[in-house]
Amino acid sequence: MACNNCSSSFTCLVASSTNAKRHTSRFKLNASQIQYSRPTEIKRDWVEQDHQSLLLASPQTFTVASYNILAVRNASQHSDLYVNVPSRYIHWNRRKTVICNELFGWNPDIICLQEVDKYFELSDILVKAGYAGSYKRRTGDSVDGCAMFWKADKFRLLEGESIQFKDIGLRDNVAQLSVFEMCESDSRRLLVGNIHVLYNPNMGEVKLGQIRFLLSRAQYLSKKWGNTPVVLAGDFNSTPQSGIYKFLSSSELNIMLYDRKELSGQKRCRPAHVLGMNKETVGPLVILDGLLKCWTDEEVEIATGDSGCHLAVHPLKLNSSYATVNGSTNTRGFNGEPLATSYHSKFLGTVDYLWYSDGIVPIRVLDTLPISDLVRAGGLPCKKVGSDHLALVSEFSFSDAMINPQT
Ligand code: KL2
Repeated sequence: MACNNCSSSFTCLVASSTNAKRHTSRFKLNASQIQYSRPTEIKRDWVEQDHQSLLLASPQTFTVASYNILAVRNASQHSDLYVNVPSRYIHWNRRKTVICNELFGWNPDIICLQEVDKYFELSDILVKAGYAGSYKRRTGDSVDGCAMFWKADKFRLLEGESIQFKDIGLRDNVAQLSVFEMCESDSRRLLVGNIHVLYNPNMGEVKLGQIRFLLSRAQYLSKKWGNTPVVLAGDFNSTPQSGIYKFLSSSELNIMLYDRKELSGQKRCRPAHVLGMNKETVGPLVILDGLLKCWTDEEVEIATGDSGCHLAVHPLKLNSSYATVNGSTNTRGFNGEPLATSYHSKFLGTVDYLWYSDGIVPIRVLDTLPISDLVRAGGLPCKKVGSDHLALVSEFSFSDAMINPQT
């Protein structure tokens, strides 16, 4: 047990925010509780936005899901990540059924998937259920990619764009952008982005470069189609405590305040640390006095777009759905984001987000799970979760009144 003060196995989970929060009792759970109080099933609850914030919401709503579904090839190539998971939960045929049942239960209008390497198997099922879809495979040797599905009777695709970051020298990752019009109201348009950011925890500059490029294309398309609101879904391979998160949420980041190898926060989310089973605790963010030696001119140029400029900026004003809608206290951590959207033997933390711009507001989100439930389930995938990530699902409403106030 790392924490002598409260003998909690989860004390270090919140240590990255403040010391004051370190000895919270929220995550108290000991080994015998884990063993003897197994829940019969994993249950996720919808949580609503408070009434005050909904006054300006329009009656037209839509629901978006973001889900990294764990590519079949990644599950077998990185089998060390799933040593504690029964093999039946890893098998694709079973996972495919679980994933589709999860999605059908939430009934999203737009589905953004990452790590898709069986696109046609999924589209066979989803098209029969009334969705249309598009796919962008990663470049290089990878066989997985991003896929977007939308309900064909609710949205019409006006324009679709696929981004392969290789074209701008930023690795083999891909992203998608789609401009939709609501079938029942052609004045309601929406731009949806879907990205799976580079995994490599050391390459913060590439992650920033990929996100900057996606956001500049999103801004371009949004303007082109009449300043349409934006939803940006994906696996950003960056935690809520990270510089990358700060960049997304505040639209700028002075990269010199960060070590580029720590820019994503991923290295601070090993399960043993998060669960407090390791002597080494999770410390505060690495902020190195503006004197960092670890950025070459080339890395600065990738990160900010200009080797002479240390400030990375993006043109959108983004908020995170989950951070906006309060959840249960035992599912949320730093910034109000989920404590965990991904769990395997080397990572326990949050990397998935549903960002949104002005012009729309989240009216409810599907809460994630308490860490204790994930631990009791024995890891992910499990009986009721088809991937090593949890899907994020949020219902949004258009909010014209907020962007066009009468003066
Ligand atoms: O973190 V992920 O899983 O969003 O869930 O994105 C990448 C990782 C995905 C695509 O590259 O494959 C996983 N150790 C652990 N996971 C890895 C590694 C690795 N070395 N390389 C790729 N992935």
